[in-house]
Amino acid sequence: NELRVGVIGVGMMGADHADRLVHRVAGARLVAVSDPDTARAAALAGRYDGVRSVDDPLALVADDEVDAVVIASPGFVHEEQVLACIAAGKYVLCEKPLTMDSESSLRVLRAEREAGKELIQVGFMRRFDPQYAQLQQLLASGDLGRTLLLHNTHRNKSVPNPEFRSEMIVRDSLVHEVDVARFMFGQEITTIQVLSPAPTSHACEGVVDPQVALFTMAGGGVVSNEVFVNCQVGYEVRCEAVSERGTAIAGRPQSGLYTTRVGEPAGSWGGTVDPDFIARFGLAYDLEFQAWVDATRRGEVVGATSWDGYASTAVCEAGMQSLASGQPVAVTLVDKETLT
Ligand code: ISE
Repeated sequence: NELRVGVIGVGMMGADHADRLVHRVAGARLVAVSDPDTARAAALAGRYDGVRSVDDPLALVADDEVDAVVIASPGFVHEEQVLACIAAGKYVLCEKPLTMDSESSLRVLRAEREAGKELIQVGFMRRFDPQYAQLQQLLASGDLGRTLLLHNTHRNKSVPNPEFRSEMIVRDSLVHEVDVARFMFGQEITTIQVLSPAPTSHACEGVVDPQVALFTMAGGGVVSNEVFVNCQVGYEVRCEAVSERGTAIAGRPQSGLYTTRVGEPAGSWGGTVDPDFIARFGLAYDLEFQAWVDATRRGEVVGATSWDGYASTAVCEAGMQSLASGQPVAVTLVDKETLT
C-alpha cells in the first residue's frame, strides 16, 4: 500500500519536499503537484516520472489517485486547503503556520474533531531534528531536574522578499520557537512580550529586525527568544535549556572554534555554518516526512497536531499585538477537550 502523495505549492519548500518524496522517502510516491504558477508546477512535474500537474489545488485534494496531501502553499490559503483534506478524509502534512489566526485554526481543529478522525500533522520539523528531539527527551526524562529557562536563537542570513515585514517575523519565524518552547516544556505559553530593539540597517524600512520575544510558560518557566532574519552571515538556530541540575544546548557546533563572518565561507566550526534552513534541517525534514508517511500508512498522526498548530497560531496572534504595544499579552486558548 504505497502512499500516493500530492503536493500543493511548489515554491522553495514545496519543490524541496517533492524532491524528498521522490528520492528520500520510502513507501510513498509523488503523483501530483499544484501551484498558482502553473508553468512552475508543470516544469516540476515534468522532471519526474508519473507526476501530473493539477491547476486547481482543491481538485488535487479530491483526486482519486491522491491518498494524502502535503501543503506547502502560503499560510493565507491553508485554511481552505486543510478543510478540503478533512472533507475528503485525507491525511495532510501542512507546513507552518497552520492558518493565519486563532479563529481560523480553531475552525480547522473543530472540523477535524467533527470528522471524528485525526488527520493533520503540522510541519514543525524541528521536533524531528535529532538534536532537538534528544534535548526534548533529556528534559522529559527528568535527569536534569525541572526545566527553568530556555534561550532560543534563530538567525537567517536574509529573507527572500521585501514583503517579509515585522509581523511575518512573528508568524513565520518566531512560530518555530513557540513550538519549541511548548515541545520542550510540555506546557502551554501563557503570556508573550515582543521587544523591538533598534533595527539592523540591513532590514527594510520600518521592519523590526532583530526581535526579542519573552514567553511565560504555564508552570512559570521563562523562554527568551532572539529572532534576527537579516543577520547577513548564515543560518544559526539553537536552543539552550537551563534546568535545576544542569544545562543542555541543541544546535551547537560539535567541535572546533566557532566564528561567523561576512563573506565566504560564512564562518566555521571545523565545518561551515549552514546557509539556510533547507541545509540545516534537511535531515529533520527527511525524518519528518518518513515519520508522516509511516504513520499515515498505519492510520495515525505523529509530530505536531492540529492542537499544536492552533496553540502556536494563538501565541503568534498575541505576539503581533505585543509587537504593536511592546507590552506583555496574555494568550487565551479554548478548552482542549471541548474546544469551547
Ligand atoms: C521560514 O519560513 C522557516 O520556516 C524557517 O525555518 C525560518 O528559519 C525562517 O525564518 C522562515 O522564514
